Amino acid sequence: MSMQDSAALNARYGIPEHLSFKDAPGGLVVAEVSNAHATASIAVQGAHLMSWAPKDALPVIWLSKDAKLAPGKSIRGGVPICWPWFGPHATEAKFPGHGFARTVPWDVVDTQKLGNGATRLVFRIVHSDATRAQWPHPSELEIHMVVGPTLEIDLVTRNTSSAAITVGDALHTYFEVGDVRQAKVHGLDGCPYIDKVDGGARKQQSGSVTIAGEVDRIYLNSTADCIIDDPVLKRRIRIAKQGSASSVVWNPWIEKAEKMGDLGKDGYLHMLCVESTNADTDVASIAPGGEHHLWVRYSVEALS
Ligand code: TA6
Repeated sequence: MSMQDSAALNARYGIPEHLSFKDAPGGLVVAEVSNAHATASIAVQGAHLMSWAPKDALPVIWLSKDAKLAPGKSIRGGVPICWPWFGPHATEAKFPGHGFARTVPWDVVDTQKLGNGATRLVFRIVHSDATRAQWPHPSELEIHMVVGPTLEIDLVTRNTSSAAITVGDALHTYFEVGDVRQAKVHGLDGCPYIDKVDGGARKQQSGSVTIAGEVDRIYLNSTADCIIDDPVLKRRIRIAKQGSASSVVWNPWIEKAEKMGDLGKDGYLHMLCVESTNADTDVASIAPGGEHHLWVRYSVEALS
């Protein structure tokens, strides 16, 4: 069990005027970053980035107004880490959807103020009998974040066993949009996709992705940058990635959103998930002693 409380974390990893650890509801601890370039907040449980806003800009990462912080519970919004599987477990229906990484304790293992004034944070998952019962493969999981004028995230899986392992993972990122009905996602044109709203039918994307109802799609052969055009907030969010050849686009729309209970009133209108994943046939096979990196960089450009 992680023994890092806010006082111990501030003593060892706090950076005056830059990074501090605060007690949050549910007994969680949250890292608060405020530097020359941006602000961000990260729940230590699940190493769950909840917010990122470049200085003088609106939040880029969306967090539900009804998000609940509680031990062992996932937080609605931000950048949930899906690991060591994406979606439902292949054989065990009682195992948590999207794996356990986002709801278990993590340790802070490094923090740094970088030369350009950005903030680097490294978290490592805390394995336990509970996690080993669902994932008996010796492995380490770390997440490296650089909070600056862009947001870089590197999810690193290390195979410390003597056998190859196969991992499904995702940075299940919720982006803030002015009105999802007017947003467009570029970068997926021509990609085959699995339409989970249409019984898993296999289809092919033509042009940009628009949202006029529930959308839940796993795109394959997706290695190019994805770009969210937001004419309401007059900005373009660029999602660059490496180590992932699949992407998920998801919006629950009205009915699903109401059933979820933590998406907030009209929350669905202001969020759009564009997830960088290793999902479906794009799972990551890692040799003994090897590493897999799922890396993204989020940046914002004015929409001229
Ligand atoms: O990535 C899309 C998805 O798999 C949807 O099917 C929906 O279940 C969403 O993830 C949210 O899952 P969660 O477990 O966070 O409620």
